[in-house]
Amino acid sequence: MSDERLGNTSEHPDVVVVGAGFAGLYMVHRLVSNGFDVVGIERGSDVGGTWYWNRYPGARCDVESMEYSYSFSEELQQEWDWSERYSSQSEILRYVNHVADRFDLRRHYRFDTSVIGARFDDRWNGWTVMTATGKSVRCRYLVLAVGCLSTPHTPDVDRLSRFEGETYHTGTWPHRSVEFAGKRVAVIGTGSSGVQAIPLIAVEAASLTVFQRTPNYTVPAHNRRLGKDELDWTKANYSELRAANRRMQAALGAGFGRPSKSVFESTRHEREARFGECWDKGGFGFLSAFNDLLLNQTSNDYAARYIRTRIREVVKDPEVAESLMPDSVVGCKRLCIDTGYYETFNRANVSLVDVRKTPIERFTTTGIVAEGLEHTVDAVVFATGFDAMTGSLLAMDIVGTARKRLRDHWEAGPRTYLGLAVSGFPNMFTICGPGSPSVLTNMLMSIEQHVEWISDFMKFMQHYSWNRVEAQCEAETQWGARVNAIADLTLYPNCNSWYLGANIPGKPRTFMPYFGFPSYCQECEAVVEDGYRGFTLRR
Ligand code: NA7
Repeated sequence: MSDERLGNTSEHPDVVVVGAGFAGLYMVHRLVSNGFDVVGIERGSDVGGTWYWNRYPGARCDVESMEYSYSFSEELQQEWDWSERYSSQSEILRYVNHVADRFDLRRHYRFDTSVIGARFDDRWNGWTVMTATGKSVRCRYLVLAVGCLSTPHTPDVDRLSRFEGETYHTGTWPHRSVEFAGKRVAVIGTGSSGVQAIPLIAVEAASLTVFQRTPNYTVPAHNRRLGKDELDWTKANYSELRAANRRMQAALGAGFGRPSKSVFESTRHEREARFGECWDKGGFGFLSAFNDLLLNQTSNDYAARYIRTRIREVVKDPEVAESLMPDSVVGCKRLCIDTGYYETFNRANVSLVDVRKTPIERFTTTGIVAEGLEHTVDAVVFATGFDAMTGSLLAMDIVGTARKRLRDHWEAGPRTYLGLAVSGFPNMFTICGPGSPSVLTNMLMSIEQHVEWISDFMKFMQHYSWNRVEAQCEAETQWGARVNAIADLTLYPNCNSWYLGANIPGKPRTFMPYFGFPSYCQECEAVVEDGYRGFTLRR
């Protein structure tokens, strides 16, 4: 990296935090409260991260609102009233804005500023962070809070640039209103984003054509307004509920109850009744119907059969129903939570194009060609996901010690210690990085745990006058082996999910998140008790 690219280095805070989503905001708040001088850098024009960008019709969190919120401030969790069981994007964005105002966080941020790279300097043990505006910032610590799902992926379909209609990606939805009334619309992709957007676009558009490569399992959200009694009760018991969630594998769902039985301990009647009960409650709780659904293939097959029966009941055209039937492992790709998804395929203006066997061939100026047929449309919505977990980290040119580039270090897949630090990249931390529980949990719980661990570490460093910390290579290797060994005990590696990087052509296939929030937290605590085992500290 030439010195020219370092640009004009005018600021020298203790810490640079990249990102103003839930992770970045809390990191900034915590560090500022601990007396650190912090600069936040955010490519968007305002706070919100995921919820700033994902504004597509139907965008909603798939974790319940009373759980998907910060717990670090009792006042905050008592004063905020969620209106629905699953919050809409706009309500979550209002909440994030409220948090930014309440803790006066915006003043620490440079918005509309993309970090393009960062370089570690051994001489003074710190980072120079380069931005697209040409300005750079020097800091002791670099914290990357760039989100797990923040680099949208658009597939490389032949002749896409020739299409003359409107194109959108769910992950970078315009900040203006998008009108589909009277238009012929195509949606490509049937993951969580597609499953949420499809029912609403279908109602508005003249016609909707859904291009489906892989049918996904989706469970009804049974979204509803939250009553005052329910809000009051949760708030009165918040600390116990949060503590109970921290003991759950996914840091959520304690209220749903921990599954105590295996499928095999139930009679057929009990099994169907249990699946029915969970289906009727809706949401991720379906995966907790039994304790071995994500561990045992036969057990999972029962769940799959149950969902397929529900699809057959709802979708009137048997051929369409058949196309919508997933044949993979339930929960292996992230389970979708929907409102009226399968019902949408009974509408006269909705058609399904199954591109499972034959991929989309190409775009024309007026539409999409699949299986030799042109589908003429006015607008195309790509609900085609993200370069998950590593995309946004590797989009920056990060250079550590001995001119080592993060891109090279991760050539065969991400390597981290605890999903928090990387060997060869001292004084750099990732929040919810690959190798941490992140996307397999309630992100807010994981974010809080990471932010508190990192800020405690920085306080410790400051207290003992250490100024350089680096994850050890051996610790990193052992951690990667542990992440994979645990994943191999589950059914997660058994499909082409974005957890494995399998949705991005050419991306190394490796299971990125750590399964099991409680054991992860215990390990992080043990590392501290052992004097920051696995890290090398220097003055
Ligand atoms: P996902 O879950 O990665 O879904 C992307 C969808 O796009 C999925 O159905 C893909 O099919 C499909 N896709 C991708 N490329 C193509 C091509 N070339 N042709 C047809 N279909 C394609 O992303 P989402 O945005 O829905 O959700 C991401 C997460 O955000 C979600 O899990 C929540 O945590 C929030 P595939 O399955 O790869 O065959």
